[in-house]
Amino acid sequence: MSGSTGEMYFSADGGVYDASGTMIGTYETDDAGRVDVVSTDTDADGVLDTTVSDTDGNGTFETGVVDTDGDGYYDTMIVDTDGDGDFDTAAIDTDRDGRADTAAHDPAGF
Ligand SMILES: [Ca+2]
Ligand SMILES: [Ca+2]
Ligand SMILES: [Ca+2]
Ligand SMILES: [Ca+2]
Repeated sequence: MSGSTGEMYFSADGGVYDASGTMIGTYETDDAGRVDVVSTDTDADGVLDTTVSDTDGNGTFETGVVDTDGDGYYDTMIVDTDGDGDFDTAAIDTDRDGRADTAAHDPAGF
């Protein structure tokens, strides 16, 4: 998994598109008009599986949730703990009880 959100383009109607013009997700803006939540379908199966959030409004996404196995249940939370734009920590809920039971950390980003 790449740590960055990749190259994406935001349309006025709330769609997110990749460089080839394919719609890959949706986005929301905050009161100031900044993009603060982006949901994307990373594996192109038609189901949105990754949602990242800019919780402090500084223009970089530092928290996200990922449905890694495509079952429609978000099972992994990713966090950019040092604010460099690369997600470096993941908390994984393997048994779907809503609590993370496995954590991974890579200071260089995934
Ligand atoms: Ca998907
Ligand atoms: Ca931020
Ligand atoms: Ca899942
Ligand atoms: Ca980081």
